[in-house]
Amino acid sequence: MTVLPATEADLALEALYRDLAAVDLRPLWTITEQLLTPTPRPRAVPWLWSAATMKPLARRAIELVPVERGGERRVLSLQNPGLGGRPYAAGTLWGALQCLGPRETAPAHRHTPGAIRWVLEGEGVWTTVDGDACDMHPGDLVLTPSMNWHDHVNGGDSEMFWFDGLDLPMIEALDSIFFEQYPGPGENQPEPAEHNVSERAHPPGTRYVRGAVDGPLTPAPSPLLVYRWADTAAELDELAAGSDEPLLALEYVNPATGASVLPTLSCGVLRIRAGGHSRPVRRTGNAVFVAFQGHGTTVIDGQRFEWGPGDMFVAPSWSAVEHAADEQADVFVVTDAPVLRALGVYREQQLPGPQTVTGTFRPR
Ligand code: GTQ
Ligand code: FE2
Repeated sequence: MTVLPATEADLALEALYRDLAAVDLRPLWTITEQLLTPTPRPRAVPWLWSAATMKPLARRAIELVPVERGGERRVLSLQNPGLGGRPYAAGTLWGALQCLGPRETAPAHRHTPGAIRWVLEGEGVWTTVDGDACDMHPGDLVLTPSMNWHDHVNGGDSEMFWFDGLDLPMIEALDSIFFEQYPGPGENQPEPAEHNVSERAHPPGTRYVRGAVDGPLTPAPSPLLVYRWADTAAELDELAAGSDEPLLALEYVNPATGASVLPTLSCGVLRIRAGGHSRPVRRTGNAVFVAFQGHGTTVIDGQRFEWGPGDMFVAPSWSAVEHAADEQADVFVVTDAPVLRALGVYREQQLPGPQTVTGTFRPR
């Protein structure tokens, strides 16, 4: 290395940076700290969308926006304000509120992103997944794995609302989005004579695992396409009877393998006991929570989020999360943990004591 006077060296260095930029080369030493952070720095921020805000807007959309080919779905996506206008709940997860009015149908299509539905309110809708019509009731989980044809049919007279979770941002990041409309005849798959075929093919008893799943990782989605609230609630009750933990966690699993319901998404339900307060924990990967029954609070990186039925909130990767409730509360959660586990980058860290609360989130 030639030793030059400072100013000359500076000019030479500037010239080097210019010449590098001109030929599309980037010196790592100027960006290392941005790229290789000591711990994850997700752009998504902890956030909450309240049912009180979302539902009247969804009802206005039911009045104003028909569901038909082209638009395909009446869906309000949770757009995390940290993501610079990308319509995602977190860097890896799509989260949304979907609604259908009485007798409406959303046309059949299929795509590489996999989806899960978690029903909030209403009766009479079924989602047909590759020919199997899965009836939807509040608290049910319905799977639409990658490239399975799916349409939503409201055969009843009530409005129906459910949460959609998709791995869309992950599949987009992998540059692997494919989408096809159902070739017909008709916009929807024919209604089969019998509904809920996958449900009858998988006897109860193998649909849940308690606590964090560490089962075999398989790229296959669950052959069971619908998980009923009555079964989930019975599992939670049984779990609660045998434990005095403040937080009870259940994961829905593929009954054939014990693995997560989709290769990319893990789904679970948390029950916070009346008066319960969980220990704070950080996990890699993003999580979207959907409150179902009861009211409670979740502290995420020092900020307090208050929630009740139908509220949706996001804990970005490696945020410190602790839940509490004065009354018994059940919360659905979807995460990208299977992907992190498959890649060998899943981590969790228990924190020694409750977080210092620095503020309370005010939903819009
Ligand atoms: O219901 O098929 O929230 O394709 C986003 C994309 C729902 C669906 C979403 C979709 C769907
Ligand atoms: Fe879809």
